[in-house]
Amino acid sequence: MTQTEIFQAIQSDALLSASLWINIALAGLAILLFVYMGRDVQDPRAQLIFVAALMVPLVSISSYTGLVSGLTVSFLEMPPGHALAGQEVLTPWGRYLTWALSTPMILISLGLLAGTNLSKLFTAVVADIGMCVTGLAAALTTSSYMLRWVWYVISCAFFVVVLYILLAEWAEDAEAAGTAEIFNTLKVLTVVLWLGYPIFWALGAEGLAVLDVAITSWAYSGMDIIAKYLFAFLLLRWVVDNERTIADIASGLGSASRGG
Ligand code: RET
Repeated sequence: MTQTEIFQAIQSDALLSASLWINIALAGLAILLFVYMGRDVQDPRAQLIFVAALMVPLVSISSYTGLVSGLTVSFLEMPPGHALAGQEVLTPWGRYLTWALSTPMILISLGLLAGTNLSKLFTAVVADIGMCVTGLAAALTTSSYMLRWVWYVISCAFFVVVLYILLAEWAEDAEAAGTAEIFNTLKVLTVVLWLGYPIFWALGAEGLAVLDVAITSWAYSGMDIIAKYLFAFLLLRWVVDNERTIADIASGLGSASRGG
């Protein structure tokens, strides 16, 4: 199928194309709002949190533009064993690719808020990229149904590392940093929503094919709206109001260290 045919297939499914266009519009608004909110931030760590959070809608608008244009969508023939075996299934693989860029930004902003050291930040980011890239491999594997699920399990293993750092390591660091209250709110929001992604992957056309492509796309788009824009808005609003607390965080990252 040519890119034009894929583009037309997406446009002719009103439910599917709406799930993409709404995110392009929201990402655009979020970029403008976050730039405005950050206009007076002076502290370098607070500025870094802003830059990381601002990258989220910037990656998102690029991601959804890739999907809506058909550039990062393919029709892939599912292997024997899959519920839609032998059929060409619309696979928006650009999502999984761009998650490898957007989700590390979410983790960097959360880690900085918690006062992480470099080892934990590196581990979380690398495991997160591993999760997204192996999730992409799961979606693109057409040779064997079993190997699609092997990739899925590898991706989940990376995800467990991310969850451990969020729930155990950074939760403790945030207590010491004096940011526990906002960190805990954002941690719960992140953990609950992020768990939805592998569930919808498993139920959607890529996995067990219980859910239709447009429904899965809306599920991802809805989770994205909360996990990205609401998340970043709550974080940035808090950072603007509590810049002093952020500036006072002592950490092993090399900046703003007060020796304990
Ligand atoms: C996949 C499938 C394989 C198993 C796992 C997954 C997890 C994906 C997650 C995605 C989060 C995306 C976000 C995007 C917002 O920009 C790749 C679906 C574990 C957790 C938050």
